[in-house]
Amino acid sequence: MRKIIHIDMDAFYASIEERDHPAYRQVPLAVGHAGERGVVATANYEARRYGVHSAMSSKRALQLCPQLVFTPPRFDVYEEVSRQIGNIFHEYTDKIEPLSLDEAYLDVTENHLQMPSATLLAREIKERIRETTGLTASAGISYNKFLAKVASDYRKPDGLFVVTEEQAENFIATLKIEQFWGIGKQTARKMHEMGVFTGADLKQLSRETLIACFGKAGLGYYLNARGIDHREVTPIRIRKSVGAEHTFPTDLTDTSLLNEELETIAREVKERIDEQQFTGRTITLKIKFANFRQITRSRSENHFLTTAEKIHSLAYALLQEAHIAQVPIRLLGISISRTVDPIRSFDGQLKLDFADWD
Ligand code: TTP
Ligand code: MG
Repeated sequence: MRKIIHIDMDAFYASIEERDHPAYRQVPLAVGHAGERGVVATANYEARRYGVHSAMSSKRALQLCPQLVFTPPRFDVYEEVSRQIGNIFHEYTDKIEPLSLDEAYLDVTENHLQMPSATLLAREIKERIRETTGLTASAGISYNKFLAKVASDYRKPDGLFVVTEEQAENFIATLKIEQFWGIGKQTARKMHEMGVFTGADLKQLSRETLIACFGKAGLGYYLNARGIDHREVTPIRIRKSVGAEHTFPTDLTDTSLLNEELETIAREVKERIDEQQFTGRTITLKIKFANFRQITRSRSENHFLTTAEKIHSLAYALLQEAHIAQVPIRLLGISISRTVDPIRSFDGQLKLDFADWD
C-alpha cells in the first residue's frame, strides 16, 4: 500500500504578500490588478469572507468588497518560494509531482529518512516550510492521490488530515461531487441532473451507467467512489530551455581562452533566444572536464536574460565559482531556461506555466 502526501500552500500569493508587507495582514487583499480587465489571482482569507476568490474579475470583487486592496503579482518571489519548498520535498523523496507553483504530490512509501509514518513526515515538512519560508501549508495524507488531495483541502489553512483505508468509505460518502477528481462545473451540473450530489450518490451508479454518460472519465469516477485510484506520482520536470555548447579541439585550462569561448557561446545563445522569441530567467553553465566528468551550475535572475553581454558575464561568474581546481576542460555549454514547472489543468492537460501569465 502506498503512502501519498499532497501539500498545498495556503492562499499562496496573498500569504507571501502579507509576509512581506505586514500592513496587508489587517485588510482584505487581492493579488492582481484592479481596473476594467483585471482578474483576482488569489485573495487572502479576510477578502474571502466577502466572497472574493481566484479568477474572479476585479470589478466583481470590488462590488463584493469595496475596501478591497489590490497588489500586483511578483512572480519572481513566488517562483523562489516554490523552489524553496521543492528543495524541502527533495530532502524526503524524489517522487515529487508538482501541480503548480504551490502544490505537489509526494510519494513517501519509501523515503530518504526511512520514516514509516507519512503523517509524522507531513508534519515535519509543514514545519520545515514554515521555518524556511514563514508560510503555512496544508497537508493531506492517504494511500492514493485522489484522497490525499481532498484531504489537504479538508482542514485548510495550516491543516493536516489523514484518510486511512478504513476511513475511506465513510469519508468519500460525505464528499460533495465537486470535490471528486476531474469534476468541474459542467460535469457537476450533469451529475446534479442525474441526482448525484455526494460521494454516496455516486456510488449508487453502476460502472456501465457512468461509462455511458462520461466515457473513460466515468470509469475513474466509479473507482474513486470506491476509494480506488491507481494513478502514480509521476515526477515531471519539463524545463524548456535554449542553449549552445562547444567541444574544443584541445582541452583548455587557460582562463582567458575559456572566457573567449564563453563569449562566443553566449552570442550563439542570444541568437537562438531571439530566433525562438524565448524568455527565461535562469542560466545554466555546463562544464565537461577532460576526464569526462560533467557538472552544471545555475542561477536565476529577477529579470529575463536578453543580452549576450549579460549571459556572458553570468556564465563567466559561474565558471569562476566552479572551476577552482584548474582541471582541463573539453566542453562548455550555456543554456537559458524558464524557472517554473508547467502546471496541469484539472483534466490533466499541460497548461502554460505561470511565467506566461504576466
Ligand atoms: P490555489 O492553491 O488554488 O489557491 P491559494 O493557494 O491561493 O489558496 P488555498 O489556500 O485555497 O490553497 O492556487 C495557488 C496560487 O495560484 C494562488 O495563490 C494564485 C495562483 N492562481 C491564479 O493565479 N489563478 C487561479 O485561477 C488560481 C486558482 C490560482
Ligand atoms: Mg494553495
